Amino acid sequence: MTKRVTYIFILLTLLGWPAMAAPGYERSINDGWQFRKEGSAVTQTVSLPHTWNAADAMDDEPGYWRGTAWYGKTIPINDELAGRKVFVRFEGANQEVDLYVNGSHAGKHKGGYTAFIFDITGLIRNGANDFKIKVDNSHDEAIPPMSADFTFFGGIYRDVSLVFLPENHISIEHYASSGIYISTPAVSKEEASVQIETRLSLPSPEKKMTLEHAIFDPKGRQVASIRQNIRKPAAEISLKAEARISNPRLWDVDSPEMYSVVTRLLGKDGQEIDSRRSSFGIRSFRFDPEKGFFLNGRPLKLIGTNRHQDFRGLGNALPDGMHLSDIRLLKDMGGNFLRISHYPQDHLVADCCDRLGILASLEIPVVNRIGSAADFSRNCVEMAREMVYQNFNHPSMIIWAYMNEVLLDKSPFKNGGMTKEEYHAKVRSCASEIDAALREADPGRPTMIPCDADRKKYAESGLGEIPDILGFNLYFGWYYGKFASLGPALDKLHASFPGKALFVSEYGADADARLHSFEPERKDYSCGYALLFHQNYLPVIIEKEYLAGAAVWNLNDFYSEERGYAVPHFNCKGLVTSDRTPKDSYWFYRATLGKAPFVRIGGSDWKIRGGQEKDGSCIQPVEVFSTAAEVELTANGKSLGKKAVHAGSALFQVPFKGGENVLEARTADGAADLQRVDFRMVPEDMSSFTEISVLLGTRNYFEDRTGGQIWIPEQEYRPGAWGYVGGEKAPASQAGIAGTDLDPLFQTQRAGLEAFKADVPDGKYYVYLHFAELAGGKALIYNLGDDAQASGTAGRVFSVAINGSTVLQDFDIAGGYGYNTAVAQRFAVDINGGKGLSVEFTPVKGLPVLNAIRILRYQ
Ligand code: GCB
Ligand code: CA
Repeated sequence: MTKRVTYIFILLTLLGWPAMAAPGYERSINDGWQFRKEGSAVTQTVSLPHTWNAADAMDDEPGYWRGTAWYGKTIPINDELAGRKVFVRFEGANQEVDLYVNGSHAGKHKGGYTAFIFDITGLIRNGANDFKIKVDNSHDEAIPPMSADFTFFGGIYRDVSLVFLPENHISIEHYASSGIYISTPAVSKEEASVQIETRLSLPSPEKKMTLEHAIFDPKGRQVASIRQNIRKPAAEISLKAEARISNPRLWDVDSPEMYSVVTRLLGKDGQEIDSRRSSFGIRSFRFDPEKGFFLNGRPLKLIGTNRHQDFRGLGNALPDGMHLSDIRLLKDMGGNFLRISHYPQDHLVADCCDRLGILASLEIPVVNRIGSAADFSRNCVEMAREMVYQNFNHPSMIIWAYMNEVLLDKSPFKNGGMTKEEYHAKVRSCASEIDAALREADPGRPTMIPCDADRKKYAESGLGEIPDILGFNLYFGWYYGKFASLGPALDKLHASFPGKALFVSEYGADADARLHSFEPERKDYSCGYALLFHQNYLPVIIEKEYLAGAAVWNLNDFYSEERGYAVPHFNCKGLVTSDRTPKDSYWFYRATLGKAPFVRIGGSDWKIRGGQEKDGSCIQPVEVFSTAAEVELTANGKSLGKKAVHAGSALFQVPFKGGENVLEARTADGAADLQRVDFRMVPEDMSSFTEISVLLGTRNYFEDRTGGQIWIPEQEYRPGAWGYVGGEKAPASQAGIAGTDLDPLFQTQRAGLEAFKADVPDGKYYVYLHFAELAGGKALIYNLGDDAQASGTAGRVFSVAINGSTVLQDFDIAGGYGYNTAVAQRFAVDINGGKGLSVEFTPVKGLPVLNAIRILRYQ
C-alpha cells in the first residue's frame, strides 16, 4: 500500500463505516439493555441474545415463566440519519413483540422464530432516542406452537440491528427478506437459467433509474450481467430478470459451489443509489415416490439429523458461532441433510448448510395441534411467507414443511366441544391454506407434513393428500414396537400413500451420556441402547429405494421443560449432548457415513469405569468405530489383535486393570485414537476392599462426573463378595427426581429385598443408602407406548438395620419426603470381628426398597 492510500483509508475509517460503505448499512444494537419483567421492580442490564428462561427451564420447579417483559435503552443516532430510511431488524424474538421509539408505537410482530423489521424513520431524531421493547411469551391460541416437546424460551434471543437505507432502495420491507429472489428453474450440465426478482421501494423515484445485476461464479469471475430500465417507478415495484449461464458449476453436497449476484440500483446519471449482494447455487433436485431423492440427476439418500437451537445453560440465546459449529458437527459426521426442526432458526444455520453442502428442510412451528383462535391460520400463513421469502435463495433448502404431528394432541375434540371429524376438517383447511401460501410464494420447492406413526389418521383426515412429501416420525423400539417393525411399517406407509414421496423425518432414542450398559434394554436411557437403535435403523433406511431419506431425532440433546427421565428438563435423543459432546451413536454415523480415515474408541467421554475383578482383571466390551475395514486395539501396551469392522464398528473384550488404563486404536490408513480410562476395581480379594457404589434394579453403569465416581449395576450376593439378597427389579421412574442432579441414582430400585451384604474387612465405614418413592411422571403425549410406570406406593413402611442395629425405624419415604424426591442417608459403621457388612430390610407395610448403595472405607 502506498502512503497516500493508507492515509485515505485511515481517514475513511475515522469518519466511520457509513462514509465508506455503499449506501445502506447495518449495525447491531445488542448491548446494554435494561431488562425487567412486567410488574417487577428489579431491573437487570442484559446483552442480546437474551432469554429470561435460561435458569427456570431446568430447575426442579415445574414450569417456566411465561409473560410480558420489557427491554429499554437509549440509542444515539447521529449523522447516520441524513436522508436515510431507518429500520430496526429483529432476527427473532419469542413470541410477540411491540416496539416503542420515543414514546410512539413503531410496530407489532407475532411469532417467535422468523425475522421482522419495523420502519422507524418517522419516529427518530438526531441525538438520543428512547427504545422500549415489549416481549411476551404467554400462551396464545393464535400463535403457533400450541404445545410441543421443547421449551418456549421467552426473550429477544437473536440479534437486533439498526438498518439504514437510502430513501429509494432495494426493499427489505417484503417480509423482512433481502428483496432479491433468485431461482434456477432449468439446470443442466450445459446451461442454467437464473431468474432474479428484485423488489424495490421507490418512494421518491427519479426518472431513468436502472437496475443492474452482475453475476459471479464461485471463483469470483463475472459470468453475466443484466441491466434493466425502471420504466414505471412506484413506491413498491418488482422487476424480473433472467440470465443464462453456460457450463454452470453445480452446487452439490460434495462441492457446494456458490455463485453470487451484486445488484445495484442506479440513478439517472448512473450513480449508485443502493446495492446488495446475494448468494445462490445452481442445482436441480426432485423427489420421486418410487425412486427416492435425486440431486443434479443423481440418486442421493438423504441422511442427517434434526436440530434444536439451544445449548445447555444458555437456553435458546446462542452466539452466532454456536449455530455454525452445530452444522459443522453434522457435516463431519457425514450427514448430508438437516431438518431444521421445528421452526426457522438463525439465518446462519441455512447459510452454513449452503457453504458446507448440506440439504435442508425448514418448517413453521405448528406442533401437536392447531390453535383455537380465529386468526390462527392467518398467523400460520404469515409465518409461512416470512419463512419462504427470508430463505428463498439458499441452494441447501429443498423442502418447506409445516404441521409436525398435528393430529397427536386429541384435546381439541376430547374436551374442545367438537367432534373428531370437525377438528380434522379444521386442520385440513388450515393445512390447505398454508400449503397454498407456500406454493404461491415458491413454486419451485415441494412441501412436507411430518406425521406421527399413526398413519390412519393422516389418511382418514385427508391431511396426507395435501403436501408433496409425507414425513413420518418413527420410534419403533423406543416408544413402541421393535426395531424389526421398521421395514414392514415403511412398506405399509409406501403402499398407503401412493404418489407421495416418503421421508423418515424423525427416529431416535434417549440416552443419558452418563449411563452405559453392556446388556442394553429399551427405555434404560443408556448410550448402548441408543447405539443399538441407530445400528438397527440405518440399514433399513438405506435399503428402501422409495424412501428419500431420514433425519435422526436429534443432533443435540435439547431443553424440554416438562420432561423427567433421564436428564430432567431435557430430551436426550441427541447424538451429542446439550453441550455438544458426542455419544457413541454419533461415532457410529461418522464411521458409517464419513469418508475420511477415522477411528474412535467408543465411550469417548466415559472417563471413569468400574467393575468386579476376576482373575486379576475386569473384562468389559469396548466398541471401536472406524471407516477402515480392520482395526487394531491395544490395551496398556498389549495388542488385543486386529478385528474386522462391520457396519462401522468392531467389538473388543478389554481386560481392564485397576487405576489408569490406556487404550489405543489404529487402522492401516493411519487413523488413530487414544483413550485413558480410570478404572475403579472392586478387588476379588475383599481384604483389600475400599469402596463400591451400586445401582439397584438396573443393568446400567452411571458415571457421576461431579463426584468423580462410578456406580456399577447390582449383582446377587455370594459369600466372599457383595450384592443383594432377595427382591426384584421394580419398574423404573420416568419422572425427574427433586433435590438432585444425579437422577439415575434414584430412578431405579429393587423391591422386596432382604439385605444388601458385602464381606468387607474390619474397619471404619460410611454406608450411604439412597431411596426415592417413585411415582409415574407427568403423562407426556410423546410417550406413545404403554410402558409400566412406577405407580408410587403410598404407605410403604420398612425398617433398616446395619449389622443387627436398627438405623431406620418404620421408615416411610413418601410420608417423610414426598414422591420422586432424593433421599440419601449416611451411616457411620465400625465393622469388627470379621463379620463384614449386612444391611437388612424388614417390611412393616408393603415391600422395602433400595435404589442405590455406596460403601466407603475411610479408616
Ligand atoms: C416427536 C416430536 C418431537 C419430539 C420427539 C420425541 O415425534 O416430533 O418434537 O421431541 O418425538 O423425542 O418424543
Ligand atoms: Ca422450571
